Amino acid sequence: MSFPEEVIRKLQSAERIVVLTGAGISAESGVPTFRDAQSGLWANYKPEELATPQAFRRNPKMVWEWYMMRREMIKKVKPNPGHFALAAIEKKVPRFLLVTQNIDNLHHLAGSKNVIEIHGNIQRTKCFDEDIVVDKWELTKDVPPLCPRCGGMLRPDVVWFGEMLPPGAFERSAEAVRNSDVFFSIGTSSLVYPAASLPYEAFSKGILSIEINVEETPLTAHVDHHFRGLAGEILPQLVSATWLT
Ligand code: BV8
Repeated sequence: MSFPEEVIRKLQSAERIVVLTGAGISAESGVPTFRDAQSGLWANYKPEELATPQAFRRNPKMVWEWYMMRREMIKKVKPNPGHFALAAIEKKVPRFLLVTQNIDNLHHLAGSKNVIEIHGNIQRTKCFDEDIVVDKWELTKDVPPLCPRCGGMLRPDVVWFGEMLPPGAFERSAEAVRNSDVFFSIGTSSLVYPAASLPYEAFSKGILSIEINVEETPLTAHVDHHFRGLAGEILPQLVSATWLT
């Protein structure tokens, strides 16, 4: 793929780049996106119906087991060239922030350092009642397992629909976007808020905005450049066209 000269020059001179990623950047690692149909026990549910505190209160065992299935599946996957390309870009610019909606830990595994996990991390567990991370608990017949401190149910440390984001995560992300030279939105359908409002912080400041996606999204009409295709193919090409030639 060839890239506009304007993009190459802007990236080469950028002081600060901010990237927002969604499930699409992990799709090539084999992690189903939210747009993909659910399978198995959860085939009749939409993620939005399972990833809520109401669903957990109604059927804690089913929601806990959905996350344990996803946790085990994610343990088996690896970062793809798209993740590694973002880690490479981070080394090329003075200031870089990666805001991810993904809970799969793949950006960390690929070597990205300055990452805000705006929706949490599936590998971490916390107490549903105390809202405090729990590292170790006794394996008993209880599903979900119980908090060793208070006996409440344990849950994955992710942000459910209707829940607030981690304190300060959105504000830090929005401030970084407002002060960036280039903003990327990669592999996200841009439907879930407040994460989906971050690109508009760039648009309102006239910051060079780039979208990488296999389809159009609500952002496509607003960005300066929409690169259509697989993030795992486009990002490595962009890195070599900008920094390796
Ligand atoms: C909040 C963690 C304040 C869990 C996730 C009514 C009541 C309460 C709130 C709301 C309400 N109505 C609306 C809201 C706000 C709500 C919301 O936005 N709902 C949506 C459905 C409209 N948001 C919230 O509730 C947020 N909190 O607002 O708090 C509040 C509090 C109380 C009351 C009011 C307000 C919290 C939202 C966080 C939810 N948690 N994840 C888990 O994972 O189990 S969201 C989850 O879904 C992801 O994290 C991500 O954010 C989202 C999925 O989006 P994507 O990542 O974009 O993935 P998707 O599959 O959609 O798209 C993939 C894209 O990649 C596609 O475009 C595809 O074309 C592209 N692609 C595919 N392959 C590739 C590719 N691109 C490039 N290369 C490829 N190879």
